Amino acid sequence: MQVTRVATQPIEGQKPGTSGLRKKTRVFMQAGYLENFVQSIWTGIGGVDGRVLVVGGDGRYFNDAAIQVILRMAAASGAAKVIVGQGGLLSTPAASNLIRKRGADGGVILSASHNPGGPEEDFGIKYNMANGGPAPEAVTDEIYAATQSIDHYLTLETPDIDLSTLGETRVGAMVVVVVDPVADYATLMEDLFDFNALRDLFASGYRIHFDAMHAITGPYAVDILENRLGAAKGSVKNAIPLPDFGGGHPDPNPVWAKELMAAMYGADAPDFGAASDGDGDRNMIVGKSCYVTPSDSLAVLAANAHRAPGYAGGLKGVARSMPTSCAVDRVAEASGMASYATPTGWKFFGNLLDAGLATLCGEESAGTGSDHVREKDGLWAVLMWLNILAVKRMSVANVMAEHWAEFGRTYYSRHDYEAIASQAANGLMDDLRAALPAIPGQQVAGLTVSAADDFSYTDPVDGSHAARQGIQISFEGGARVVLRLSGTGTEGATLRIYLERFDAHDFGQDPQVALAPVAAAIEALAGIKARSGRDAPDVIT
Ligand code: VG1
Ligand code: CO
Repeated sequence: MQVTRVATQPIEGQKPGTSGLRKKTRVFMQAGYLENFVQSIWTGIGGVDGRVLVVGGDGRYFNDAAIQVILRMAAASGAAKVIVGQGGLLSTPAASNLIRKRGADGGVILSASHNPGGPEEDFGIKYNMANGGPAPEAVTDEIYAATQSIDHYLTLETPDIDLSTLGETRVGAMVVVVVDPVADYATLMEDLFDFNALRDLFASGYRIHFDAMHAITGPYAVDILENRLGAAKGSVKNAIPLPDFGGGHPDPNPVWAKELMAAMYGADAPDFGAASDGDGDRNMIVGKSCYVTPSDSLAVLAANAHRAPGYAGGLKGVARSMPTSCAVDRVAEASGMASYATPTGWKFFGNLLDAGLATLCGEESAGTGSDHVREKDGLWAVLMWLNILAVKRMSVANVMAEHWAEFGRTYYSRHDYEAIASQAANGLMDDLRAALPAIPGQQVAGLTVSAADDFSYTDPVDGSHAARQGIQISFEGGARVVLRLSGTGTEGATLRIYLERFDAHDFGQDPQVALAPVAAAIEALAGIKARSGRDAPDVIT
């Protein structure tokens, strides 16, 4: 088969963000846009000649066409083998698992995660390394550099490859192996969790509501929760992945998972509710009238992981992204475990997991995971919770009450100002950054600033350094606020304000009420309303 060399030129703005390159789908569909980026991945990782890759995506609009492009380009550049999920589908954690399990050199994952999908919405692509984790910044920098000097890409002239049938085919000299997207992942879950205890739980009449949000987790959740564990048929809602996620935001939080919240706060609510995002790496946990914030969920899992067989030996350490609440640190401290704070984005956990410094990691944005793969893992978190509940035989609300009684409660909320003018957002951050050295000791809206910095991180394993990762302001008495700009949005700038306040005794407040003084303090310091032109956040989680 003929390799075609297509002349091209650099396209501006192909800089990977928090999790790969995300743009409007229409942008990705422009002639040469995807091709330029894929060829730049090959260049950035030192070529794919003779290599084995895993390729799959969350099934959103353009997933199928993009995979055909990638297969042709991998073959043209000499890849030996590509392992693809049937129908081009793979959840992000399942892709990470396949890379590790099959000894692949890396993988390409197509997703814009929690962003909506469709011709007018978002698409994304990222590269994962041989450890199964997102490429670190050193590699994404190489990829970005390649996008700025590219002058051609290589492809093959071939008809579309059939991805609907399991088994091996060839594209030129390259082998394409189409695998069941669920099987290997389900086996991994069986190794980690007590499936017999979970079967007993469901056999006792335990009811769950799992909202797959018309995204990739549907087939995984049906196979594992309903077929293998015996949850009632229909427990998994919106289980069929759709290219536009049914028109919704596949973002598992109380704002976008309305149907789930209504069920869990309604009459005759099931015992346990959960949801996952577009690519299956996020999770939301909710009990009867009891929403669990992701930061609290991480802390509860850290305190209880040893109840699941895969973690019976205890945890080596825990890690959270810097804006994630300090709740997990309190668990680590109580049990003498190391805890790490990293910049936002799962790529920063990879070294800690590889080096055995941490077993459990989490982010406030509904991402939790462990060293079983190198991505956050939505269904894993749900199974971990269920395994803990199967052992404790307690309601979610009682687990939370017990946890707070032992460790205290860290009230937490994130306020997002979406798609504001980039100039206004940058101005706000720049001015606040410049003011940081002068704020400690100041009284603002009744709170006293105890520390203020722009977070930077030196990786304890390879010494790599990441600066300007978010402004962090702490107040006397255990309150903290973090401000950063999103690296996954595709329109203007999204300003994220993360608020937390520790309370050792009073656990029953509404988080927005408990956090109002912290919100007032940051408004006084940063002038968010005036700068953003908004009276209130667009999304509060
Ligand atoms: C957001 C979250 C971050 C997460 C990232 C990818 O990034 O805040 O915690 O790792 O999305 O999540 P940002 O830069 O927009 O704040 V997703 O589920 O790709 O999978
Ligand atoms: Co995701």
